[in-house]
Amino acid sequence: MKYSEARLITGEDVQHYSFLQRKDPEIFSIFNQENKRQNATIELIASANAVSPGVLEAMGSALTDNVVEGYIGERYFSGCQEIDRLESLAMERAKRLFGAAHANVQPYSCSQANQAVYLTTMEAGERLLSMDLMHGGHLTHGAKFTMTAHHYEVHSYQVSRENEQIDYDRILRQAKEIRPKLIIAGASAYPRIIDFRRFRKIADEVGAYLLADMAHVAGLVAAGLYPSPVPHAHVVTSSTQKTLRGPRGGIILLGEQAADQLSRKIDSALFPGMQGAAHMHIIAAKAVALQEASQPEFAEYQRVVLNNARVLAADLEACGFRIVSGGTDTHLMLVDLRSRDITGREAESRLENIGITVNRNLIPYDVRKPWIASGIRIGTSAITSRGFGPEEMHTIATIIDKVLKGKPGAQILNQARQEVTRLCHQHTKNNSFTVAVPW
Ligand code: DSN
Repeated sequence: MKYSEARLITGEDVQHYSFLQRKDPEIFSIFNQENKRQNATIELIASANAVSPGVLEAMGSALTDNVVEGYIGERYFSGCQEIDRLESLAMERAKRLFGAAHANVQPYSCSQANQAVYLTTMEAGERLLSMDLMHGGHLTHGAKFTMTAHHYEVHSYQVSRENEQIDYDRILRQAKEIRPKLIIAGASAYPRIIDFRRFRKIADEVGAYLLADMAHVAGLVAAGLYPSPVPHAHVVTSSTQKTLRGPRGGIILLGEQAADQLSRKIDSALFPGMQGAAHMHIIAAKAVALQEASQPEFAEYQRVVLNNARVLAADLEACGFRIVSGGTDTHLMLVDLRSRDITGREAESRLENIGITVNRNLIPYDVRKPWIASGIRIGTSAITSRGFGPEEMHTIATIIDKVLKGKPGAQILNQARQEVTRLCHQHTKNNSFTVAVPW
C-alpha cells in the first residue's frame, strides 16, 4: 500500500493496517509492547481512562495537518471552512453537555486553560488562594516551583485535621485576611464533593473571582452524579481525558453570569496570549467525547465508576486500610498506608510488579516528602471502561491486601500476578488502533 493511500484509511480499516509495522518497526514495537503492558495491567491511576475507538480515530485523523490560528470568523489562515464547522460543533456540544453559555475548546490541556484564567483575572504579583498540593490540590494551582507561583502570590488552604474535608469557614477567614483576586475550587486528590455554591459565596464576600477546576470530576458532572460548578463559578476549566474519557486536552466554560464580561478576555488570553495554532484533531476528538458523554450509556458507565469506587474503598477498609476522609464520593480514594508500615513509594512499586498501577500520594498532614508519601491514590475510571464491576473490586482489594501485607514471598506475589492476568484476560482493553494485526 502506498503512503498516500494510508491517509484515506479511517475507522475499522485501520485495525487491519499498520503503516508503522512496515516503515518504523522500532516505534511499532514500542506501541506493541505498551499495548501488551496496558492489556496485562489493572490501571488504577485516578486520572487515567480508556478512550473509545471514535476518540482514537479522531486523534489519528488527517486533521492533525491543519494549521489554524484564531477563532471562528477571525482566523489567521485560509482553508478553515470545515474546521470552523468542527470547532463550532465541539463548542456547542460542550455548552449543551454542561449547561454553559460559552465554551473554549482550544486549550492544549487544563494547565493552559488555568493559566489563561490567571492571565485574565490577575495582574502579576496579585494574590491567589487555592488548595494546598499536599492536601489534594493541583500543581497548576500555584504549587512551589511552578510558573504560577513565580508570577502570583499564592496562598493555600488545607483540609480539616479532624475529618480531612474542606473547611469552608476556615477558607472564608483566610480569604478575608488575604483578599485574593482569584480563588480556585478543585483538586486532583480530593475524594469528596466540593460545595461550589459555598465557594462562590466566599469569593463574593471578598470580591474575588472563582475558578472551578473540575478536571477530575467532569465526567461525573456530565452524568449528573456530581454537583456542577457551572452555575456558580465565574469560570470552569477541565481536562478532557480523565473521567470525561476524551483526548488529552482542556476546555474552558463560562456560565450565563460571567460569559458577557469574561469570554472575550479569556479567549484572547488563551490565544494569542498563551497558545498558538489550535490542535484540530484533538478538538475533533473532544467533540466525539462530548457527544459520547451526553448518551445514557455514559451516565450508566459513571454510575458503575462510582459504585466500583465505593465497593473498593469499603473492601480496603475491611482489610484494615484507613481511607482518607472515611470514604469517597467520586471515582477516587486515598489510602493511608501507615498501618501497614509501608510507604506510598514502596506500595506503588510492589503493585506495579504484579501488574497493578497506582500512584504514591501524600495524605493530609503527611510528614513524608511527596517522592515517598504515606499513601496511594486509587481511581476506578479506567478499569470500569474495561468492564470491571463489583466482583472484580473484591478481587482487587484482596490482591492489594496480600501484596501490601508484611513482606510477601514469591508464592503470594506469583498468585497475585496470576489473578491480575486472569482479570485482564476477562476484560480485554480495546486499543483498536494500536493492535498489531498480522499481514
Ligand atoms: N493532574 C494529574 C493527576 O491528577 O494525576 C495528571 O493529570
